[in-house]
Amino acid sequence: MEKTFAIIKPDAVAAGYSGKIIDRIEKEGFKIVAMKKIWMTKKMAEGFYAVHKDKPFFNDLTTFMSSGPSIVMILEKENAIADWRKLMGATNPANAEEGTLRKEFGKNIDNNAVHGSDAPETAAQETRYFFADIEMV
Ligand code: DGI
Repeated sequence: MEKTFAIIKPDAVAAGYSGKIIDRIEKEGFKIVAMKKIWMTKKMAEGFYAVHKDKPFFNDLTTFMSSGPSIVMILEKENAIADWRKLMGATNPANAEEGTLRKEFGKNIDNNAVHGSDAPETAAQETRYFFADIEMV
């Protein structure tokens, strides 16, 4: 079984979509191994997205990610990393396929509802950034 790290971002939490997204996660066969609601500081968001620190959208992205509560999760399933990215849809909701979470719940590229790790190394690293071992059940 593979694990991935996922976030329901502040836009989706504020809009009241958390329940619908969690329902979809379970219906698609993911087991929620860990889950908590957090309010990231700007510094935490900057550390999380450090790979994008030289991009023009870095300040907007980290301001958005620290603008309100989000829900961080560890999801488990066969092929969890690829399957979760498929369920999320394209980064820009305008390009996301019908039936994906970003198509349904994302507003635009800055407010795109969900995050998912893109590889086993980033999944492990992002998980450790937010969760201690005792929180993984
Ligand atoms: O893994 P993703 O979230 O699909 O995409 P990513 O890791 O390339 O980028 C992380 C986030 O940064 C993404 O969810 C939204 C934002 N972002 C990425 N590319 C752009 C962007 N925001 C703006 N405004 N413009 C971009 O080109």
